[in-house]
Amino acid sequence: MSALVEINFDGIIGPSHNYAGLSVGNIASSTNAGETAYPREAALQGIAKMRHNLDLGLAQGFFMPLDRPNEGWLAGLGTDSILAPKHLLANALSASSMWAANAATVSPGPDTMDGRCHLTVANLNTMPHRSHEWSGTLKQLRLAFSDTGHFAVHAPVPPPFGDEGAANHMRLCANHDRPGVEIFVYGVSGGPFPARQHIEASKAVSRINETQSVLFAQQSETAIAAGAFHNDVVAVANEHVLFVHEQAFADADPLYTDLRDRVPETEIIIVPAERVSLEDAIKSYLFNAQLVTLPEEAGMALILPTEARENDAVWSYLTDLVAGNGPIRRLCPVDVRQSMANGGGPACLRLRVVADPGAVDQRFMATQEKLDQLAEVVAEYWPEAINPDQLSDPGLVKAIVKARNSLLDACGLIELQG
Ligand code: SUG
Repeated sequence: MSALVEINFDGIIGPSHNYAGLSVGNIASSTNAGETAYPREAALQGIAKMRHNLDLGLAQGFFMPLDRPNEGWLAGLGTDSILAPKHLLANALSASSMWAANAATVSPGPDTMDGRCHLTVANLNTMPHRSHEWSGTLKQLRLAFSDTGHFAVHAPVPPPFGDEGAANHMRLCANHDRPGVEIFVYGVSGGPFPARQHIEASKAVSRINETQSVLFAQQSETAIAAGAFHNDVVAVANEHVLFVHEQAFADADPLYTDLRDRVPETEIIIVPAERVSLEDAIKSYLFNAQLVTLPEEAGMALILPTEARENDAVWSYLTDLVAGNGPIRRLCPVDVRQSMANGGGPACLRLRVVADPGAVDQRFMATQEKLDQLAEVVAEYWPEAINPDQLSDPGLVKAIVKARNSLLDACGLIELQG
């Protein structure tokens, strides 16, 4: 038997990263609409996070940014990047595939009927700029996980049922390599904001992934209305630990009882609203941490956005948490501010895949040397700054295409071109 470990695949932040304000219900995206973005700095922040996690002794992979502008999508709308109206061009140019937590829902081998790791690509069909990600993502995942003895990569569930992937999916288990219970979180209503995950999509993904032990949980309307457009903004799980805000779910108690029944080792850390309000949780993205198991029995760590350290209520709660005798032992703030300003924290930037790293196409696995190489390409080709007003500049569009192609070339992944 090979060793199954959790590998975090981070989406490399693409050269078209900008703040066009495309995500209704995502407060950071709306607040920063029209601001100037810094794609080069953004991508270097993402690479630094990967370096940090490698240094912790964690397995790390990455995904290439998708081809933007998506000319195929624009052609389907009867236009192209030269003639498209501004709002369509912004949708075609979005670098949103950086948030790899929305790429797919992953059910690791120990949870599935045939013992393979199943990945169902998310259709992301609620938001126009994300609805055309799936085809590029499918192509990339079929390459990274082409070993069909270990992996099965599935096409997305059809519309109209919205599916946003691993951001609305958690897994509780005694250890990564043991069978677990998978929790599919869906939304029904979000007050003024859309509920992006439809229960029919969650059920379909659980069938397609052939998961054996499944629970469905409804996100609370209050959480979505406060800006929790994905569940991973108010909850995160790792092995036997669920770290969750008190107001995350519509009906939490039966869920917690079920979880404890199915995985007796379960520990649920509920953060009370009187210590951290939903508003502070969403502003600081405290739950959008990567909750990881450190090597050598060192316990668990939260890899948090630096914004969590800057919020007094949040930091005082966290300091008390790690001072106690609980499973979370260490706090590691990382600077991913460029992504955060579009509503994407450390956990949004990664897709967790529990698998044997040797079964993955090695071109997608990170080492410090490879990250040096990525950083060099980014430093040379990524635009320094983009204001959404500039998006129709053909020179910028050309530079974006060239930058991605240079990265594909450096990584030996030219087959992902176009
Ligand atoms: O889908 N932001 C993304 C952020 C995704 C965060 N992912 C997780 N929670 N896992 C979204 O709302 C902003 C794009 C813009 O406004 O240009 C955006 O798409």
